[in-house]
Amino acid sequence: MRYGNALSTVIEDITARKIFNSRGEETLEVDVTTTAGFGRAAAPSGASRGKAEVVPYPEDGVSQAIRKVEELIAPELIGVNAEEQEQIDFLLHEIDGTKDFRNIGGNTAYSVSLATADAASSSYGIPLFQQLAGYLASELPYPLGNVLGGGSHAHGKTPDIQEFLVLPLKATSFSEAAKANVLVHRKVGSLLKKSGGAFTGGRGDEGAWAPSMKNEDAFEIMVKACEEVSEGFGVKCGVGVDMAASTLWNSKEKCYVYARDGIERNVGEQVDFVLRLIKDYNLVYVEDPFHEEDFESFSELTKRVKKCLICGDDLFVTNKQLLAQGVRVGAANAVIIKTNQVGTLSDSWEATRIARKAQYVPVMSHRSGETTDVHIAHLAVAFQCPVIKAGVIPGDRAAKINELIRVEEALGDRAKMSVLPL
Ligand code: 2PG
Ligand code: MG
Repeated sequence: MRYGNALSTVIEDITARKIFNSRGEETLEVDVTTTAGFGRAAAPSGASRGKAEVVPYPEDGVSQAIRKVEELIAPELIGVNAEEQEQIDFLLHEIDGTKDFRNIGGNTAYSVSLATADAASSSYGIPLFQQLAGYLASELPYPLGNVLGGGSHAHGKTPDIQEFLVLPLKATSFSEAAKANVLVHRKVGSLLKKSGGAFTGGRGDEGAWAPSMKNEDAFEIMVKACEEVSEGFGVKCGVGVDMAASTLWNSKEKCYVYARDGIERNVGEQVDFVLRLIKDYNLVYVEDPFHEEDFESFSELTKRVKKCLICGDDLFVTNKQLLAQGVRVGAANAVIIKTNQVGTLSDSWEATRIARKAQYVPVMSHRSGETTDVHIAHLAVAFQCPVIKAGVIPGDRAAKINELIRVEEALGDRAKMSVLPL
């Protein structure tokens, strides 16, 4: 039930400011005021970014993005109905005038697009997921949590593989699944502490433990922690990885460099390595196992595995053309959805629709640089993503998880967990 009328959603003001993200970098926050509501959104930022992502900021960074909001965007959007998301996003493209948002900045488009949707939902006094998807949206995603890692998200002698993840496979509620992830994170922490050595409790950008450790030792610890939690807590947990393989790829030598292990793997060896990891550690989720231009190896791997999500992040960058190209060659069976990789809500929704049609699992995702903005929790429900990748701790990660706990509570008896094809 909506309280209000179309007039209450007319945009009256748009302002922007500079704030800081979880890495202490400057980022953009946008406020949108309508006749009867108010919306706010802040942009995240990536450390391992895909080459085909939109350009995050104009040349002079966040300050120039603020000027673009004040001088170009606000004058065009004031007076427009905040509920007309497609029109808003169309106008953002038109104001920018380039293919990759290099004029106004992809993060500028992102913050305005999302703050506008937020303002529309606030005008009607309903949650954002309902504003975007209507009353029938009631499925909650499984949380995919980052527990241990290295790569571009940490320093020193941490594993080369960027993220070791936990995915609960069957839970009666979102809260229960979220608890399982917290328990696995805690268990891995205590196993690392017990292992003695140089571990000081350090964590990477997304709150995952960042020990000095070889890649395969990290798998052993993950498997042990997941087994113990599955047994003790009664929620079966699987292990996943984001290999962010573009960051390991040496394009001159045509090999993947595992500096921590002192090993280099050519393309064929990398395929065999990933297949072995899936088998040895019963992996349920593998993201970016190959560099972002290697659709061929992605297809080969996807053909050869069962019951494991092969997910493209840097490969697809939430871009509908790249995703359609991937679907044509069977490159994956899951896709990361990061709205700021393409700029607007409408663009990321289009990619999600293509994914669903091709029976790819859309995975709503955070970025390594985050704020306490919780919108992706709502987008996961509105876009019917069976999985959300949002981290476990600290506060900027827990914020998204806690918002889904609130969404679950608001849905009451109608809440149900998504079904994973695993
Ligand atoms: C990823 C993300 C989030 P970044 O690679 O999937 O975990 O990292 O935001 O640095 O691209
Ligand atoms: Mg990734």
